[in-house]
Amino acid sequence: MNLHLSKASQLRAMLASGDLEFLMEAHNGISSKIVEETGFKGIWASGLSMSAGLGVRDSNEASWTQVLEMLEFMSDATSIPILVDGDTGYGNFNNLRRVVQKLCQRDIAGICIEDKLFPKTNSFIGEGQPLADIDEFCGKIKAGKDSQPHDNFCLIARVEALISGWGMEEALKRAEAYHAAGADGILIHSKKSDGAEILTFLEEWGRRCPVIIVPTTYYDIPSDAFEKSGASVVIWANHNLRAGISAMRDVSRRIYREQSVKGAEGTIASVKDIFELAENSELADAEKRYLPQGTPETRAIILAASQGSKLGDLTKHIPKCMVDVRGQPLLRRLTSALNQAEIRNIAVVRGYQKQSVNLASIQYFDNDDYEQTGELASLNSAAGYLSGPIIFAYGDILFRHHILDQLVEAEGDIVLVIDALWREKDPAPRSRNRDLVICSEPFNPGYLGNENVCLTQMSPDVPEEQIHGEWIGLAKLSTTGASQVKNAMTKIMAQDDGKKASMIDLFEELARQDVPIRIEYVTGHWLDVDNSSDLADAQKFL
Ligand code: SPV
Ligand code: MG
Repeated sequence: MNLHLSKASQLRAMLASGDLEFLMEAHNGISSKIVEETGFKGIWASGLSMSAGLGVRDSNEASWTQVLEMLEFMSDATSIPILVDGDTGYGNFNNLRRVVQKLCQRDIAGICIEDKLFPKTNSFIGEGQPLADIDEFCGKIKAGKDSQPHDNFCLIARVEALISGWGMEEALKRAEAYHAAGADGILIHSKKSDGAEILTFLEEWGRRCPVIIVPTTYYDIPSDAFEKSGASVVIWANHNLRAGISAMRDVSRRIYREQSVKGAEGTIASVKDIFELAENSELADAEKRYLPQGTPETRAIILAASQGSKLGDLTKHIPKCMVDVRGQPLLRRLTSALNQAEIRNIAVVRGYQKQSVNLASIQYFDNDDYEQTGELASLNSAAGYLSGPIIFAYGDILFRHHILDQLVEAEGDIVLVIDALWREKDPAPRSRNRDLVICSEPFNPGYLGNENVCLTQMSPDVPEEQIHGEWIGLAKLSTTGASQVKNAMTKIMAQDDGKKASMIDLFEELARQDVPIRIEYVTGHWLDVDNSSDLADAQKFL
């Protein structure tokens, strides 16, 4: 590939190189890319192959603008020159003029036109196909050359006298006339298998101008022989199409027979290969340059390892998170709420009866040591997943949507949702294991509410008169917050009694490290399911 030369000048250089050059057939964008990646210096855009690829005959059934459209994809997909099989020029001289202009606009390097009649028939079909009048065809060549907007575009005149059975003399006469009319090269075609008439033509012609040959039927003859006799370019005219047909038949038949793709896998290109051919990585890079880089998608992690023994028989065979709440497991209620807030990437840490926690579209982590360990060990078993922004939730809570919306919008790297009306929920602070908190300021019910409130202390033993609220088991971590939590967690887990640690221990460690923990006050509208009376409340809540 020569980047500083235009495609047309690359083709022109191939014609003039003095070495035997090769053009490989392609018929669409992907076959063109494969030709280029193989190392070929140019592409033959075969009329037969492009027609077949479109499911039609090589009889001008595809219109020239349909061919043009395919050529545009082929040219855009590659940087090597394309010589187009222009059949008979799609009409008379006037049609060809327009075709040449349109090809140049699409950076096509050259066109080959054949001296037959429109609509053409493939040269391998029948005997004695009629040929164009020599003068009319010479006029077409002149018109084509006169309409090209730059000098390097190549027009090749294809002589059909041999393949149509008109004889060597007619072939040479036509070649001479077309050369004189301004053709940049002659394509001489034959369907004989011995190549003899091609070698004779080349010797008689004597390098008066570049000659292109198409050894589809005389494939046995080594390329050297043509090189010695003066051929400039060889076209391998239809072999990618034919290879594609064989490969597609093989794989279709196999999959049909086996009613499975298992056997075919490994015998065919990978999907990754397709992405590489399509240069998907370029698009990914461009997206980074040109698309606004929004915040990464928020994910969620739910701790649901505990049995919930206070629920008695209900949690004999399933953990608390799978207890039915009006026709759906509690966990499904929770994940639906997250989904409604556009949080779709959800992980759950399982423990007790983990096989029963099997809701779809969730990623699972397991704390198999759940009986001997605390909440932090459960969180730690999903440490690899813990990157922000992320919502943290206990698996036994339910809350109204606005609470999650408020949390998602809250500022801060670590934000906890605190219920200021903790006493309304249950006036006895020690009635259960509650995460009671002292904050930097109490809840302000006024219009402006609170701003920048931080956690001062969390404990079940906070003196009653100092309690500002109760953590509802819902939190948000930013990217920074998630890594702060991970660091603190790693530190605690390395300690002797680390595996027994609770979330409270985590917040204490963060406080020791002077990591600010922001809080968002809410007023009720949530519950956690601890015992059967909570469960009854949950049924009402919905
Ligand atoms: C083509 O590839 O469409 C050609 C070459 O024109 S041939 O089919 O051999 O005529
Ligand atoms: Mg053709």
